[in-house]
Amino acid sequence: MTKTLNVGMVGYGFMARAHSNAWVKAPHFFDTGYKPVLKAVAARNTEKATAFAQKWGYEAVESDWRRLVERPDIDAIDICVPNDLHAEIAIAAAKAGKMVLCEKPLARTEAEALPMVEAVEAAGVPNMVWYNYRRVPAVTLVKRMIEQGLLGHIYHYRAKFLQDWTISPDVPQGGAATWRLDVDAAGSGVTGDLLAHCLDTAIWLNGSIASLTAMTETFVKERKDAVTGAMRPVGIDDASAVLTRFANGSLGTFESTRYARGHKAAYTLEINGENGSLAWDLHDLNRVSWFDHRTPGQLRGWTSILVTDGEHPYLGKWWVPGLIIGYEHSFVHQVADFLDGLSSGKPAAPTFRDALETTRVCDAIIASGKSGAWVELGAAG
Ligand code: SOE
Repeated sequence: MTKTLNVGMVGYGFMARAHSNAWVKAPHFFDTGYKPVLKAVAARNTEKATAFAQKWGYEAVESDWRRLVERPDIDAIDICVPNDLHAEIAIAAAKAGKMVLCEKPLARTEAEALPMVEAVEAAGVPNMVWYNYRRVPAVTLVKRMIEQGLLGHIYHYRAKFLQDWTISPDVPQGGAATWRLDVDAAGSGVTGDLLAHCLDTAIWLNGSIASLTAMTETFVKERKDAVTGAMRPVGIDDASAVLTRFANGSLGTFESTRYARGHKAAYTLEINGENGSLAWDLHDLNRVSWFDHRTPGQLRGWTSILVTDGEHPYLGKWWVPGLIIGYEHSFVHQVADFLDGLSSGKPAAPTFRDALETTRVCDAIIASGKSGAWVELGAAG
C-alpha cells in the first residue's frame, strides 16, 4: 500500500524549485511505496511564499519555519535556505522527530555541521543532503564501472567546476539573490558552493581524501552590501585550486572558480586507472567517455557511451533508449532513492554523516588556502 509523505519546504528560491519538482515527479516515474504531498512552505516573505505555493501546489504557507517544524502533519522538512540557517532548522526539525533533507553544503563549517549530524542520529530520523550530481545516470554509471573493477588501480582523480557570474565588481554581496558572496551567510565561496559538489562525487567514487594543499584567492576585495548599500570587505574565496592525496594512494586535482569567463556551470571529472580512463562533463551529461586499454591495439580509442538504455542507472524508468534526460532528473532520482530508503530501511546517501566529510575537506581547503600548508585529514566527526 502506498504511504503518504507530507513535505514541509523551507524557502522558495532556485533550489526549492528543483526540489519541489522532484517531490512531484518522483512518484510518477518510480515505484517507491511513498507518495510525497507538498503540504506547506515556510518563508518570511509570505507574498513570495504564497506565489511559490500556488505555482507548485503546496497546500499552506507558514511565515516562520518554526511553525512548519511544529506541525504534526509534516513528516519531512526540506531545507532550501542560505547555509547559515541550515543548522538551526535541521536540529529543530530532528528534535521534533521530522525527517530532514538539507541542501548542500550541510553547513558553513564542520563545527556547525557536527551537531546537525548528532541531532538526526540521536532522533533516529532519516536524513539526506542534496548532492544531486551523484544521481546523474552517467555519473552513477561511472560508479558502477569503478565497482566492477573496469579501471583497475586508480592513479588520478581530476575535477573542476567553473562559473563566471561574479567577475564584475558591481555584483553585490548578501541579500536574497547574492548571499553566496557573503561569508557570514555562505561560510565560504566557491569551495563550499561548487567544489563541494566535486568533492562529494570524488569521495563517493574514489574514497576518502587523506591530505591536501590548496591555493585560494579573492579577486574582488570589496563589494556593496545588497541590503545596506555600504561597501564591505569580501570574505569568501572566489577561486580555489587543490591538490589531494586520496587514502587509496591516488592523486587528486580540483579547481573551482566564478572567474572563468565563458563558463556557466562547467563541472567535469576524469579518472585515470591502470586499465582505462573515464570522463564526464555536465554540459554533455548523458554521456560517459571511456578508454579501455585492454581493447586490442588497432581498435583502442575513446568511446562515447550514450547513457540512455534501460540497463543504465535510473533510465529504465524514463523514456526509451536514445531519449535524453537533464539536470532536474538528478533531483528526481535523489527523491526516489530517499523514498526507497524509507521502504527498505537502507538510508539513501549522502546522509548528514556522509556529507560531514565533504564539509571537513572544505574547511581544510580554506585553512590551507590561508596557511599554504598541507593539511592531514583524520577521520570525520
Ligand atoms: C551556484 O551558482 C550554483 O547554483 C550552486 O549553488 C549549485 O549547487 C550548483 O549545482 C550550480 O551552481
